[in-house]
Amino acid sequence: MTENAQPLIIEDDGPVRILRLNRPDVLNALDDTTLDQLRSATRKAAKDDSVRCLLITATGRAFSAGQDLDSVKKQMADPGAPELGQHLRKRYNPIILALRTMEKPVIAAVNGVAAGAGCSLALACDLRIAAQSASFIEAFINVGLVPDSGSTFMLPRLVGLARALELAITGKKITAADALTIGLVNEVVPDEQLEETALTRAKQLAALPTKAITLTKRAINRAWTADLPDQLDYEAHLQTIAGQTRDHREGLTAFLEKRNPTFTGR
Ligand code: LHQ
Repeated sequence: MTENAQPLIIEDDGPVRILRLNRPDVLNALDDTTLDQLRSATRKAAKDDSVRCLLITATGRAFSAGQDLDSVKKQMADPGAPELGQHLRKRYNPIILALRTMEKPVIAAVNGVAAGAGCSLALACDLRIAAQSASFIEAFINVGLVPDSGSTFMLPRLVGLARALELAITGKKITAADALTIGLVNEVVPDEQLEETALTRAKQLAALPTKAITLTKRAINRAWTADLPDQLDYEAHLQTIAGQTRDHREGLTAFLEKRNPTFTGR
């Protein structure tokens, strides 16, 4: 198999693991093979302590056009094919959960259009850096479906109820600049600078106290469904754990010694 034929390219740059969707001819539409590889790669990245930041991007002019609609059409003709819900539970949901609970930061470098489940994939990452020419489409409605793969969860939390509903029920395309204005992305950069900027950000995050990032992600994920007394107690619990890490000791010592800290992620 040539490198071009691999639907997912996996590379390491120091502590940064890069997952690159690679079906540019179909705008990185997600077929079963790509989804299986993505699920396996996210699991491996989660377990590998040498990986301290995960970066998801894609080749060509798109980030991902979402579910491969050719395979959906083929399955429609097969009476024994799994229902869409089964397909989601088996293939998409484990990826989204793995990203949201990943004990290291996850960045999406959105190099082009992110549509349908491709948009959901970007939303499940912790940070989104978009190329100027990127765009976002909650395309589900255009094919008579509901937003899935976490879009109904992430979208209102990122952009608020009214905008989330607007994007989800109209399926309208928004530009990277508009996505920045409404808080859907963290940063927009010229197309030719996307790769370098995303890698720089990823390396910066990888050099931070990874354990504290993990605990922060846990706290913020949980805050959405907690009440204040509960959350205060949870913060106290997590701070006890953070306070016992080597990186906390290093951060404290470095501050008092007036030098830059060297964090190891432990
Ligand atoms: C594609 C696709 C594609 C296959 C472009 N599949 N080939 C659903 C069902 C089941 C369970 C799981 O969850 C889901 C969730 C979903 O993701 S539903 C939503 C699926 N995605 C869409 O509806 C988006 C479909 N694509 C588009 O609307 C357009 O392609 C966008 C707006 C993304 C880009 O438009 P253009 O820049 O004009 O490109 P294009 O339409 O000409 O596409 C280029 C090629 O890519 C073309 O192939 P061709 O052989 O003609 O060059 C497309 O057929 C192919 N392609 N999306 N999802």
